[in-house]
Amino acid sequence: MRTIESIANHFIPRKHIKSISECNIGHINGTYFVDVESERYVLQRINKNVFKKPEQVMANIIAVTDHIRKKQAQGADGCTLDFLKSGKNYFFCDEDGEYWRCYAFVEGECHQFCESTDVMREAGRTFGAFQQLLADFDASVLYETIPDFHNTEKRFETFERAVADDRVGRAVEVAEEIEFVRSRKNICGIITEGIKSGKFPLRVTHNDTKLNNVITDKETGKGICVLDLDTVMPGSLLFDFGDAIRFGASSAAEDETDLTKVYFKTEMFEAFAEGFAEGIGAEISEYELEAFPDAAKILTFETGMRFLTDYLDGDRYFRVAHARHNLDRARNQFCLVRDMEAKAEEIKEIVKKLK
Ligand code: GN1
Ligand code: MG
Repeated sequence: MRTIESIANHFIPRKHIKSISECNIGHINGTYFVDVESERYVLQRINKNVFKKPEQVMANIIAVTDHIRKKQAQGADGCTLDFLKSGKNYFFCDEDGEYWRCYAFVEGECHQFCESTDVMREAGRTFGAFQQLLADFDASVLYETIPDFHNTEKRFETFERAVADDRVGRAVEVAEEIEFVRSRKNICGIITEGIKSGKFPLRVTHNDTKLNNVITDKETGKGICVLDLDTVMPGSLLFDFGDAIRFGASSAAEDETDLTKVYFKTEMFEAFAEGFAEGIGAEISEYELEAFPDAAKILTFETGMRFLTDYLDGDRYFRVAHARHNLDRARNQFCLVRDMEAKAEEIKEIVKKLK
């Protein structure tokens, strides 16, 4: 861990580093906990394959966290991440051209799995409040660090290209999954078209609202802070809502292979939707609220399609633990989509009650 230590020193000079440990959660960046005297920091190597312009990722993050801090100085609730500088910058570029950044660890609990509706409601409230805090932030000043990140139509095109290229000869084995995606092509444009037409306003969105990106207080369960601001970009709040449901309203982990264990928990959908609507308050429009069910389904479908695309591409994007990992994840997400389709009426009724 010598090199990691010397990198950490660019952010935390003059202090004695006690220990460094690696954190393996997350599919994208390399993450390390750095313990220094009584404090802990999080040191991350930004994945350049995913984020082509790490300086822009950091510029977005600093703009958004500064804004939240200003709101808090004016009396708003909650906290946000505190990044450290290395010289003049909020990143450090090492001799291999790798980009690193560092922030103060936030004490609290990080749920890898949703155990209760209370946890889900609070996660909803925290992500909703994040939206609320940023409602007066001009989204157009942010860089689109991953262009078309949640543009499901573009994701569909990329998927079709991966099928046609069939780089590693896996297409034949996943004919059923390919058909699953193709037969749902018509849902891809719902959010994207809504943004284009102005039906869904462009906002600052988090874009990766998994439950484990919220820190909650261990004692009170109250949401403290939203993590992983890498994909903060202009977008629709439906991306944030849908992605959170995809993860938190599933009965099982994203890569559970026993699909009899994978189903959609409507009570979790309800809890998150209530919390989210409460957190964002009057900022949300009627159209956005009505589109909650579509958002949940589309974001789950899109993520499954991305996993399948990466499987067809030979696993070049998501970190995988074994050769079929991306396929397992895709099947899991599609199973959830099917269950959402089966429960569509029930889901619609829940949203009606929110109005
Ligand atoms: C990636 O690495 P992580 O867990 O923060 C991905 C998300 C996916 C998620 C699926 C930048 O997020 O979009 O929903 O995996 N992030 C990026 O687990 O592609
Ligand atoms: Mg992430």
